[in-house]
Amino acid sequence: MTVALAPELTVVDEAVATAAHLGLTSTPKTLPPWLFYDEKGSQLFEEITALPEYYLTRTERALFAAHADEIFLELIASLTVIELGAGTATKTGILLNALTRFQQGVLYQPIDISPSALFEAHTLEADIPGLTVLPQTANYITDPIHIHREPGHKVIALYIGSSIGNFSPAEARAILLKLRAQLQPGDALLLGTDLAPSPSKSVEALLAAYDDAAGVTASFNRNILARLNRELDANFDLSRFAHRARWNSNESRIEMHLESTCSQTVQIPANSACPALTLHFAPGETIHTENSYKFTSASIASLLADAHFTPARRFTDPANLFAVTLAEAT
Ligand code: AVJ
Repeated sequence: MTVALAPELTVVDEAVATAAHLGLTSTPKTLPPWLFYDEKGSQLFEEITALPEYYLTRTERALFAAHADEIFLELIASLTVIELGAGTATKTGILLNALTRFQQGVLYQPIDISPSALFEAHTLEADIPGLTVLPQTANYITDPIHIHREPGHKVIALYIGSSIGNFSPAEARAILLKLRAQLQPGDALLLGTDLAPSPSKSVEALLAAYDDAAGVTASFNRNILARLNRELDANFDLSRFAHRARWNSNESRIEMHLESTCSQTVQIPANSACPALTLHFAPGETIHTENSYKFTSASIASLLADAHFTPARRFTDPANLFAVTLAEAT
């Protein structure tokens, strides 16, 4: 007896396979930035945050250290804290520590897609007396957000680290509207945004933050292809894709691309989610891997207003590199 065998299909993470297939069959070719963050990519991002050129993380951290007390004094209420895309929540510790000095117990609800990052976030409990961490594994874009509100408390939602910068203005508005729908008037939002070039912030400095001398950002960008090789058995030759960072002034965003250095063909075999794919690259053709939007005080104000928040306080560094905005749900 003969048994007809289906062609053997590798079982893959369907979301990864589908996103890669969709992006790479689009014109121009794209890949979504969430694909950066496998274990290797998350490690590389942690390295980026410590680079001399990557001013974002250290500037925001300094703003938290300088203004945490003012932020909480402004709100004059007992607070429950939630965080969208909390990651390992290292910077958040500064804020939570300050808050535990104003109120007896603090409930902190970090929301993230990565369970390993949330495990890290949970360890804050051991470092900060009075803190209770209630982690939620969820994709805050696609999944419902559940907020546990303690009786009589206001909620302060943290959306920091310029995470909102990865989204188009329309997507950013939708994310904040979805959050706003879970909040009540009087609740608060703390939003961290990277700022557009200005007389005190050059385009060169901005570009350097996304194209560092040590090449860590280049490795971070190329890791997206390495990931497709690892998880989908694709055969991208990483040495034939150059890291590019561009300033798009019309859209007010940094774009990251991977530029094919020659004419080449790449294969992604069939898997449990997608059929086989043969990709052709012309020399100079790019895969657009990330947008990182940069804001002005006006664009922050209009984004917040569109999502029914009113700015209450704005904190920036002297060179206007980064802004932390405290807003109230109206
Ligand atoms: C995590 C989205 C804030 O846009 O600066 C860092 C990601 N990309 N270097 C950013 C990133 C290249 C980062 N965010």
